[in-house]
Amino acid sequence: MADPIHLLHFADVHIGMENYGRLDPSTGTSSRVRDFLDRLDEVIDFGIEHEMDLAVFAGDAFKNRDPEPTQQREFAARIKRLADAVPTLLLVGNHDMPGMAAKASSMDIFQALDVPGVILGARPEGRVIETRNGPVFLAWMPYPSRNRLLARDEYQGNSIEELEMALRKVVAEILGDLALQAEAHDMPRVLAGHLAAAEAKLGSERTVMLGRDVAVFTSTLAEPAWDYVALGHIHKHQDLNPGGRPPVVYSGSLERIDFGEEGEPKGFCWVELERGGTRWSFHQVQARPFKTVHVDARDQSDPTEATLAAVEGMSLAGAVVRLIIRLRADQQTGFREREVEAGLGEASSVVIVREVETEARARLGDLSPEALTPIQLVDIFFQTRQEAPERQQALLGRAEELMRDTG
Ligand SMILES: [Mn+2]
Repeated sequence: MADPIHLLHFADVHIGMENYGRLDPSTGTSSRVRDFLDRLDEVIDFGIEHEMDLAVFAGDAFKNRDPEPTQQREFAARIKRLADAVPTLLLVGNHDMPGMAAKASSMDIFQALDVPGVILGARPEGRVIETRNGPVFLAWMPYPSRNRLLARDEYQGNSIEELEMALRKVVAEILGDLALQAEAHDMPRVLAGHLAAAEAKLGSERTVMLGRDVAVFTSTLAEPAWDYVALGHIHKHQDLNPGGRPPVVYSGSLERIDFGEEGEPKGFCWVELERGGTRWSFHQVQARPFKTVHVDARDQSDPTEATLAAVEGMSLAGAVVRLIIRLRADQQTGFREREVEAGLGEASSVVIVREVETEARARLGDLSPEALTPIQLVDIFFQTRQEAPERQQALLGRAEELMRDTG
C-alpha cells in the first residue's frame, strides 16, 4: 500500500486581534499580533519538518475584512512559504469576506497574482490535487453567507425562519453535490468547510461574530464519500464524529481571544489520509496562557499585601492574567492596583477586576438571590440606589405593573 498523504489542517488565524496586547515599538504592531503570527509559524514549521503533502487553511485569516497592509504582508509571507512547499488551500471565511458580494475578499489577491501552489476557496468547488504522494480529491465550501447564497428575488419577503431553512437547504445541496463528485474519484477525498455545525460546542468565535450563522447538521458533513472533513469557524477544537468515518474536525483557533478559552488547548491537525482509513492527531501550539486568579481579601487588613502574597509562587510568566479581587466597600481606596500590577510584572498583561461587596450584597446576608422574588430583588436594588423613600415606592409600583403586564 502507498504511503498515506500527509495533510496539515489549521484555521481561524485571526491576525489583527489586539486585545490584551501592548504596542511593540520595534515593529509598530501589537504584541498580540506578533503572537498570532508566531503561532502560524509554528504550524508551518511543523508541516515542513514532517514533510506534509498538502495544506488546508480552513478560513478566517484576519480579524476583520479590512486588514492593515502590515498584517496582509505578514500573512502573505507565511502563505508563500507554505505554498512553495505544497499545494495550499486558502478557504474564505466570514472574516475574510467583504460585506458586498461584488467586492474583493482579503484573500483574492492570491488569485489575482496567481501565486503558484495556492488554491483559493472563494466558491464551492472540488478538484483533483496532485501531491508528491499521489492525488487527492479536495473539495471546499467557503462561509455560507446569506447575502451571497440567497441573493435571488424569490426570497424577498420571507420570514427569518423561512430564510434559515432555505439557506440550510442550499448549503445541503452544495455539499451533496460535492460528495457526489467525490465518489467518482478512487483516491483520498477531503472536504474543507468554513461553517457552523449545529452540534458544535461554541468557542470564542462568538465574541468576534459578524452576524448570525446558518447551522449545518453534522450528518450533512459526515458523508462516507469523505475521508476527512476539515472545518474552520468554531474556535474550540473538536471532532463532531468521534470514532466514526469520516472524522469531522474543527482544528480550532491558534491563539486565545478571551478568558472563556482559558482551559482550552490550541493547535492544528495532522492527518494521515487514506481512502477508507484516515488517522489524525491534534498538536498543540504554544498559545499564550490566559489565567484567572481569584483573591478574596474581605477579611484581610491589607488587601494589597494579601493579593501579593496570594500570587507569590504562581507561574504567571508570560500569561494574560485576570485578577478577580473581592473587597469590602471600605477597602476600595486601600487597594493599591499599581503595586499589584508591579508584583505581576512577569505577566504579559494584567486585568484587575474588583468585586466589591455592596450594601445590597451585605443586606442580602445569607439569603440567596434565587430565594427572593423578582420584586423583592428590585426593591433591594432601589434601596442601594439611595433614592428618596417616596420615589422608591413609586418606582417599585411601576416595576410591579410592568411585571404584571409582561409576565
Ligand atoms: Mn469564521
